Amino acid sequence: MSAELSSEISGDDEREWAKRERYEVIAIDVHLDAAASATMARDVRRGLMTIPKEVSPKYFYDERGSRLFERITELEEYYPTRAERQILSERSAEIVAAAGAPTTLVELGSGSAAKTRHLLSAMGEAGCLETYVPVDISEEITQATAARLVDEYPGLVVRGLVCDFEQHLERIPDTGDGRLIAFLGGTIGNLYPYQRRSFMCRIAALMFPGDHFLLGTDLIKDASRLEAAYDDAHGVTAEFNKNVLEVLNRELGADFDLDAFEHVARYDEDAERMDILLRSLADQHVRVERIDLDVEFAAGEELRTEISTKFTRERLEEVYAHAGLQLCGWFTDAAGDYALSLACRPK
Ligand code: AVJ
Repeated sequence: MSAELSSEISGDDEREWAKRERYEVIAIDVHLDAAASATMARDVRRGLMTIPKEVSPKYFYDERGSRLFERITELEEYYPTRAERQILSERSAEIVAAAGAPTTLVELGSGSAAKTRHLLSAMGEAGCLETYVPVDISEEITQATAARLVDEYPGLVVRGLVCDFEQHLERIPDTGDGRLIAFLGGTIGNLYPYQRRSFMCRIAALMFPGDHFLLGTDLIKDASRLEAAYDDAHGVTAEFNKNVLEVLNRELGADFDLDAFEHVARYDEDAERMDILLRSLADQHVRVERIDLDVEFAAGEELRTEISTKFTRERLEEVYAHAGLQLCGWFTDAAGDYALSLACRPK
């Protein structure tokens, strides 16, 4: 808290005191730099010049993309969100116990913290809850979520971090031992193996003895079910996928014709992942004005917009072992479609 802020609220009327308490229990650090748009330009340039062409899935989530993703999570075919919610709602007490009754919950990609409440409530019931550290790219959502949570959980301190957690993981506060660091939603599946390994090593480097890491991952299953989850009958996922072209048109002055591409979702059994692609329906030329780039697409050529890796328990044990961690808890939904795994430092 800055000096000006504390002198501003030194009045003795009750409303001022109420405000002061709010300032004392919520502290949010913002580490977003102006470099974000330069990063996007560089990123997209590299991706469109690569063979095969690709664009990072992080550009899906503008306002419209986030709304489309919300709709995806409600689709019949898309089971991961429901499965994860089932695990959290039924087994949070067990998870908290297995994590050694942590005092702090750190959540990477916290958003509106919808799923987190199960964990916070379980920590509250176990009598260990002290601090929540939401880490998210949106300052607005993080502020609003923090304000709601301190009202809902009396005594809770929120120390939020607004940043791109791929870049600023090291700024996560050390609140003393006993932290549970959660990365839910299956987002780790978006990373290529080399990115995943580096991410996991950085997580491991943050962890003190007694800290735990809770990771949400989709599990390997029939290709037909996986492909249906990413190519729904209502075409919501297709719209979500094509929306990334809209983002490039707006942010980088590109002239992608959305009707000239089709949505493709294909399971790659060897790589154990879904490939989400946009296939060019014709030979075409795309101009990306803001990065002064001309791109040619051949008819049938694919632009990769996302990978979504699927796991097994054995594969996750390897992922953790590589980072010097150890799987110490395994929680799935009743159907065994999705897993929350808990990792810790070996004793
Ligand atoms: C938000 C990355 C977990 O990989 O399942 C859903 C994104 N893409 N449908 C996933 C997504 C298409 C989703 N994650």
